Amino acid sequence: MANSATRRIESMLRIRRFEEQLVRLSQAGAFPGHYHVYIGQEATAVTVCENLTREDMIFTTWRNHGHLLARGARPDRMLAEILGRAGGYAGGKSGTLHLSVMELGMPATSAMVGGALPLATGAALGLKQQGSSGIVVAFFGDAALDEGAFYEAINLAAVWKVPILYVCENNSIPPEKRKRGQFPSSTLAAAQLVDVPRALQIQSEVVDGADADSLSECFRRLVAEVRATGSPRFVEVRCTRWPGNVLVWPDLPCGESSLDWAFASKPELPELAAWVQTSDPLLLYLRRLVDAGQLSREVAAATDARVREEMAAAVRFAETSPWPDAAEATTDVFAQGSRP
Ligand SMILES: Cc1ncc(C[n+]2csc(CCOP(=O)(O)OP(=O)(O)O)c2C)c(N)n1
Ligand SMILES: [Mg+2]
Repeated sequence: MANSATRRIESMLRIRRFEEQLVRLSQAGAFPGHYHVYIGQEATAVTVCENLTREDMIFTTWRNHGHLLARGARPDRMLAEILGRAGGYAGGKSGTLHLSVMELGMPATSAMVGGALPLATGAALGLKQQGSSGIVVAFFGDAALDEGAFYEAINLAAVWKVPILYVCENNSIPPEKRKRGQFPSSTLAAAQLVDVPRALQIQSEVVDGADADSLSECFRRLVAEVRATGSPRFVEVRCTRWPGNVLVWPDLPCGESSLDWAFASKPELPELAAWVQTSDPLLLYLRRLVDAGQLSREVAAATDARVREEMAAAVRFAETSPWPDAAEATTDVFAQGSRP
């Protein structure tokens, strides 16, 4: 029985299992450099994307894997890209930080804090000028409010009246948990983040990032409003940072998530157990569906097994994908027709 609730669980599980494989691959040395996982924020990407059409566009950040998967990107080509292989979406040239899939309306990912916001706002102006029915969704972190580009972009969106939904995923690390080298997010003079867009006449609201039902209601309504009015809206999604992400490098504190954690069993690490209990959008939603009789634990387990197999196949695809040809190094780097 595939109703919308079980499809939503499956989409969230695809993100969770993808990211867990990625942590495993990174720790095994399968790819160099930093990367950012979306564990603990899955319900946001999934409930936004279930309201989008083919005409819509998405702009995102370094924490982009969940947005791409929720939009329908193939995990095997994403992983190949992250591993720098020829089978990746950009032939191995973008890596994790610049993952993009033009045919899914995700033309660019910026790794600059706030960097995607002027691009997203310009794209929304472009859609308006073309008379398109499409809208733009811009996903960004709370630290974007520390950047001038954010203020410039949202002010112009309000002045120009363009169809864009700003989704600020606020996963701030509490100061006492920050490790050396980690950046504080959003040291704002405003009392709360939404005071800023509200001052610029953009209707704004706060939603609980751990509550898939609230997110679903919020994004169904706001995507429809942006589409109907052609005007911007702003949402602050309050998430509690996943304990595996309170480190400079992501880690799986108690291994891969177990669906049983949604019920009687608990992860051994008290901090993770507390997070699962109060803040994990996936396991909280699973428990709610099972308690309401909308999903059986057996169907959930079978869905998880299918998703795990899909991710194992994606890892095989990525690891056996060839390295790019050295002769390709300078192709697709400059815009076609641009002057040297
Ligand atoms: C303009 C700029 N300054 C600094 C950095 C270094 N940097 C990378 S991630 C990050 C913090 C991002 O926090 P947030 O926007 O809240 O996103 P999160 O990673 O928490 O999802 C910083 C400062 C950067 N990428 N770009
Ligand atoms: Mg943040």
